[in-house]
Amino acid sequence: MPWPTPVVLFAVVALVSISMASAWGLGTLSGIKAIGAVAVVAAITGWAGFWTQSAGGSTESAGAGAAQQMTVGAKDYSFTPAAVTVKANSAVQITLTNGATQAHNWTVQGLDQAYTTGDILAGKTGTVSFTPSKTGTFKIICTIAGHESFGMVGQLIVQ
Ligand SMILES: [Cu+2]
Repeated sequence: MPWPTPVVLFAVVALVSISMASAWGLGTLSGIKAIGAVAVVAAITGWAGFWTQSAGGSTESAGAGAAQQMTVGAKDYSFTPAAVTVKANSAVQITLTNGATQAHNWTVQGLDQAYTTGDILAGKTGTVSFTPSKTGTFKIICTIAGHESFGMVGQLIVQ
């Protein structure tokens, strides 16, 4: 496994920190503090995450990564985007932003259960989280009476 660039950078910055601290007469202790600061910055900028991912190798499993987060807009009477594509066996979080004048919901049919945001009032947002366990194309509707026939339909494409 090649050394990840962040680790090399970290080592270089750490050595430079000690050298500079010594040159300024601050001593090794200050250099070590500087390394601590660099470590914090590295963690914040995601280097730590990069390192963890690299070290993890092929152990990708459900729940290990961030959820597949998507936002869908609701209007009278449509979803935007109508089609949402996600990966199977990986957590999905859909946020419905209701920009319409009445309540709507985003409900996917055909999975192991009907996952739904529940009715979201006009101007509000709501989320639904689930992990699709099978691939395929599943119908999305707003289940409020009449809305499906008015065009509130879409597709969840699970790959
Ligand atoms: Cu609706």
